[in-house]
Amino acid sequence: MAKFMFTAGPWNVHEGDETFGPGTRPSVPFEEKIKKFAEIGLSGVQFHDDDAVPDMNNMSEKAIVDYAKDVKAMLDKYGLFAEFVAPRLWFDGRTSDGAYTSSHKGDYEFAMWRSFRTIDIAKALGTNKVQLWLAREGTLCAESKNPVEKILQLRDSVDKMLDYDPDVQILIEPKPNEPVDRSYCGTAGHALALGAQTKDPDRVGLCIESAHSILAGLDPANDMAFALALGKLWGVHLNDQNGMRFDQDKSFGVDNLRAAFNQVKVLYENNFGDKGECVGLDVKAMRTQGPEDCYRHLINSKRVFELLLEKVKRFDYAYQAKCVKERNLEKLEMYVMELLLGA
Ligand code: XLS
Ligand code: MG
Repeated sequence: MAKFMFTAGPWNVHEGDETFGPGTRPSVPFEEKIKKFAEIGLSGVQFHDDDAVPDMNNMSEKAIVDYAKDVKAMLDKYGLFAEFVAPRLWFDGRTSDGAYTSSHKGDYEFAMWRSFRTIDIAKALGTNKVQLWLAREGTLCAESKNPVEKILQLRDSVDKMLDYDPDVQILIEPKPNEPVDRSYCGTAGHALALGAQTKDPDRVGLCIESAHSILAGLDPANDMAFALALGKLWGVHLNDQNGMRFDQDKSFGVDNLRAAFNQVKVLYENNFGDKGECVGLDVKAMRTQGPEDCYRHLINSKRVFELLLEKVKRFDYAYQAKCVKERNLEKLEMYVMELLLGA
């Protein structure tokens, strides 16, 4: 069983801005963030393409790669690796009606250009993992697109990335909503099915995010288990979510402790990490958190994981089997509650 490696992204240390109000904290320089990531015990950094190369839209392909190589040198300085790079396609106005499922030729070409540059940046940072959170792949007005045509267009877009680089591995990160009104690829099942339809399914896997499963009305641990069963869980984004609302990216385990326990349990039982997979955190600090302590949500999430891992390692499988044999699942449930409550 490999030691779990934790990662986070620079966007996890943000200014506190949200839909309903501006930031409450000053921006933290990129290098300061990753220096702190190393100090709090993270092993790697998750990237958006423009986290690594901020001005990439205005740079040549060679300049983008050269800049990314300097970022790799910075990672090396702090003993960190790049877990994946995700094309941040949702910020630009050119993807306002979708990127890979856009109905506008110029917008689609921009999305593919950014995706190919993301692959270039990933290679320069020393990873072959490209993560696709399909933020705007769906509709704002259901009748504006032909869903069958657009879902095939989405598959063809993944095929183009697989063609662009023979080593790239694509991780699809499903989410049922937000910012899009109706997503074309909202759950782990959709993402697995899409990957299976690509020209090289062995190079397409998943990253399951706790909150995204909850927002789909599904159980994160079971989504992870389904991907694990198919050998397709190549990343996770652990966090938490209080019911069906906007994506809160809450610290791991703070709302749904038992669901968090079962996420840690399914990862541990299935040797997640043995092939280099990372425990990615995708969490945001509360707006009330001051700048002097704006990494605590990452520290807390890692600590909750480690505390739950201790509980998982103590789980009594013989007692579980006995309760199951007796069909006394309420006895088993109480055992789990006492385990979690430290009784
Ligand atoms: C947003 C996604 C995003 C991706 C990285 O909901 O979780 O954070 O993981 O762009
Ligand atoms: Mg995420």
